Amino acid sequence: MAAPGENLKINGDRLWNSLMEMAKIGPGVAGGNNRQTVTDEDGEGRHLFQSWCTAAGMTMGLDQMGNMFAHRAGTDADALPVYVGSHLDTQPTGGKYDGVLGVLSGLEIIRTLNDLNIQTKHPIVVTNFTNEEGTRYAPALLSSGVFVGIHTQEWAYEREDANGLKFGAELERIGWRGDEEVGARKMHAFFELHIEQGPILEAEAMEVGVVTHGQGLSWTQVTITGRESHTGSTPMPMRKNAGLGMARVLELVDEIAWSHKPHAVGAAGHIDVYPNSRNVIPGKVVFTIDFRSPELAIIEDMNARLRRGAQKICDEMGLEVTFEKVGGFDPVEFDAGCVSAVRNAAERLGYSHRDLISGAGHDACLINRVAPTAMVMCPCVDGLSHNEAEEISKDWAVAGTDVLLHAVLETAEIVG
Ligand code: HGY
Ligand code: MN
Ligand code: MN
Repeated sequence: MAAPGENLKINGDRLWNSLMEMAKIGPGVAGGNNRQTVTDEDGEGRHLFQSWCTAAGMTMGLDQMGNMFAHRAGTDADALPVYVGSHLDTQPTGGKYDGVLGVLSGLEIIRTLNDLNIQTKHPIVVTNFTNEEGTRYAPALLSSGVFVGIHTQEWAYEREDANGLKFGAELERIGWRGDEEVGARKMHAFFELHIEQGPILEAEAMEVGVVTHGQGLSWTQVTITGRESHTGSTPMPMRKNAGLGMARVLELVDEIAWSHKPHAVGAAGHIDVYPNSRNVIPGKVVFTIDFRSPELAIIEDMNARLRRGAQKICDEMGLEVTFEKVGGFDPVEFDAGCVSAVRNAAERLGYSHRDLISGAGHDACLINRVAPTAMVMCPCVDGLSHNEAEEISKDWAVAGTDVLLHAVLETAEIVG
């Protein structure tokens, strides 16, 4: 006798159509998306998501960081809801699936339960967390960070983008600042489906990743100050070239990360050069080092060697250097019960699967501090993400969403 809902499957065409519809909002220039947080395009995407949730009979909650919570009632109104979701904001050269798959797979679960008139004891809430990416406003995971108490809302509101626009004012401007107190909501559990953004699942021909851990990350903003001067008439011995100092520090970052192979990684994705003129020696550079590892001790070692090594490089070159921690979180171990629900679902549905450590950071990595949490991952082509060419197959999206459905149902408890 099959367990209730044992053979349940989602509607893959409907999920895929919703992904393609959302991808039309905030298009990139090469087939992906540029729907950065609290831009007009983000607002448009939120409206579309809200319209779909309303059509699916859900009621929408909105907190003071713009986090969206689409609620489907359970049979026990006192039971804490099972939350499922991710983020709709993208990188400037983002793909169509990073974050979006996690939000729209949650919506697809609701649509499937509605089709089959299935009730659950616990309510189910589909969530969109504001500014997961941390690209327009650092740090990443800004709103889930406020939700779990890492940042204050006031500090988050004061974050400025490259044009000096503040996060809180922009959230207000696009009309998505809600009234709910951030973090007041309590969760029975949280599940997030996300593309792997790495090569492992595809390389091993696995359909599903059962995410047991998330590696930690650390963002250090480095400012090196030299002296602007003429690139033609300034003799080499007289130069205080901040750009050259940065280049040597970036070489050091690469060397430090390689010294902790195979898992540690390090790079700088954000670099500002001043005055960034072709015939001026850079007088100042500001760049952010992104170090990651599954082991906290390794992250701490990498940061310590960065500061020591960069200081030495700059002292030898007559440059000033300062460091500022601008983001990060410790490595994460997800909830064993929720991880088992994911693994049981993959086994029950017959999808090939393997345990996985998430290389990227996700809202689930922080929500894990306040509720039992786990993640499901699906492969992506060549492991490519944060690139407009990011691609997945519909089958992969369906497999991940089927597993998510069953993990959520095991936790939310089907009634009748
Ligand atoms: O940086 C991250 O890992 C995430 O994609 N925001
Ligand atoms: Mn993401
Ligand atoms: Mn991302």
